[in-house]
Amino acid sequence: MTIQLYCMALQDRSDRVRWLLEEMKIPYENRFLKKDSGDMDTLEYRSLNPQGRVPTVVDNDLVLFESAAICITLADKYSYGILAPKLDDTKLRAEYTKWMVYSVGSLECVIARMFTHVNTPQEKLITHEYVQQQCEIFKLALNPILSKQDYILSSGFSTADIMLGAVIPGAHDYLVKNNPPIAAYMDRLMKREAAINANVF
Ligand SMILES: N[C@@H](CCC(=O)N[C@@H](CS)C(=O)NCC(=O)O)C(=O)O
Repeated sequence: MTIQLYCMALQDRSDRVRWLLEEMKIPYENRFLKKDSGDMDTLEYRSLNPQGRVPTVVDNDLVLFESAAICITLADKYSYGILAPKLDDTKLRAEYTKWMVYSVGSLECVIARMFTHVNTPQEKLITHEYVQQQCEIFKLALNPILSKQDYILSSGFSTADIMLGAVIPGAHDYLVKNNPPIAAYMDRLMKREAAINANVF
């Protein structure tokens, strides 16, 4: 089946996925969603992307959201050693991973905030309500998984838990407090000997 790329427009965060697919000459189909029509709130779409955001990619049985994760996965799958350095080239792969994460984790975070500040009236700038609302969206992704398993991957503890576990406490009141699935998850992580030795919490 042709790869399905869910987006709202050509210039949203689906742009990098589309660009990569074009570079790799992999056929794909754009699936345009209209936020105002509720397309991103349907049960069908939420089953692909619980947070109701774009991009989402469906590549046969692979369903993925988060643009950097999509690009890492597709480049490894279809262009390993060409557009994605091989894992055994440790230094190059590390450099690649660094820039992949930096692009969304540091650069785009700030650019998105700047965009919000420039286009949002003063009274609507980041408020506790906004943070709370965003955290409710994160919970839609995390809670169903952490309600049924101990760690974010079904295979068990992984580096992804280290990343999530280090970031989540920054929004303790919104994500952990009064939220049993994430509270229990954090409890498990905090009890790990390595986390205690590293003085993370
Ligand atoms: N970090 C995510 C961000 C996803 C995201 O926020 N996408 C925007 C469009 S560019 C969206 O879906 N907005 C709809 C909304 O916030 O309701 C990624 O890189 O995929």
